[in-house]
Amino acid sequence: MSEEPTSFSADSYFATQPAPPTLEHDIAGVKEFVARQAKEGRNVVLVTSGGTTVPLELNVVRFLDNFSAGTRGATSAEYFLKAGYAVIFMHRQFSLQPFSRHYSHSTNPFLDFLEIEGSKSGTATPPAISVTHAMRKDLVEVLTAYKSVHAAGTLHTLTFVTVNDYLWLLRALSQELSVLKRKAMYYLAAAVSDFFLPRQKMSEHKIQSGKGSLHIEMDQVPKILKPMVDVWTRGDGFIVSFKLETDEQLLVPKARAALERYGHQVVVGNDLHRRKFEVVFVSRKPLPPLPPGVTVNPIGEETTSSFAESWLRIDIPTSPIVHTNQVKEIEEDIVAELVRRHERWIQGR
Ligand code: PAZ
Repeated sequence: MSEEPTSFSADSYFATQPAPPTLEHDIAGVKEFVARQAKEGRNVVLVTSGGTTVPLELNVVRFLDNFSAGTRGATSAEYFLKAGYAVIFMHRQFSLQPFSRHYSHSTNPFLDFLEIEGSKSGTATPPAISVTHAMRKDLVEVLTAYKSVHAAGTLHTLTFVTVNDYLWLLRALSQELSVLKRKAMYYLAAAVSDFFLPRQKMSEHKIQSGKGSLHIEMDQVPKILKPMVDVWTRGDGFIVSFKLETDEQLLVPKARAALERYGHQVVVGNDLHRRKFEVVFVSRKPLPPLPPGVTVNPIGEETTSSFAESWLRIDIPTSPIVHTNQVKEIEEDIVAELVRRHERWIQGR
């Protein structure tokens, strides 16, 4: 299977890798959603969430995956909706979603808090079902928010599975959202593979085990943030990327390097094990005002390498998390901070 790695730019990637079959349909839905939100004057945020897969075969039996459950994205989407944003929620199929995430089968199986009311024997009508008293308050809260978002039509959901689906969708959606100019925010919380197997190098059928060990050489996924900033969103979007590391020492340097390289607005850094109670916002410092009479910034290049970091921390839960709506979620504060910064971006500050 091993062939020379190819170096893909964003352009050569899209010229050689096939678009997902549902792309046109997805774009049509987003176009309609964006036009309606624009008419109603809302800010729109694109939230990406969950992990991408990398298929190893064309008739896919095996694939590379990652740990992301989509908690960050699904939780943040709820807080954006609460803040008055319309949300395009682009997520890995079957990962967590806003509202239903509170009742995921593993953390809070909903069958456990339903009760069957006494049935009258001899009648054909099925018995009524009720919610356990202790769960009622939380459920009413979630259900009320869910129903009002549906009534307002402010949540639009799309799914991806592979890294290829993700890249095609992200490009198309960024282009659609660019009509909103500064009122669009991009919140890139999905865990996207850095490596992939181009279609041209994939085996058609299930890889056979006859040859013993398996050697696969993957190509690097093209860095798409630069064209996203400069071309797809035409420099207007407020773009927030996430950086995950397991070595905490790398977080800030890598976040700074990403800002330097791609020129977007914010990197939110998080450590794998501390991500639920600690993140760091990294951004460029605003340029200092020019002294009277000076037309060229005297600091020049220096200013592009000066960054501001601010850490956001919430208390670490002391007991195992019992899921209720009363538990503080760090996404509430992440979203509040980004909404503030986006407002300043809209005002051109
Ligand atoms: O989905 P989740 O809540 O389990 O994890 C969220 C996260 C760590 C994937 C996200 O916060 C993040 O850092 N995304 C970017 C990952 C990266 O490509 O660096």
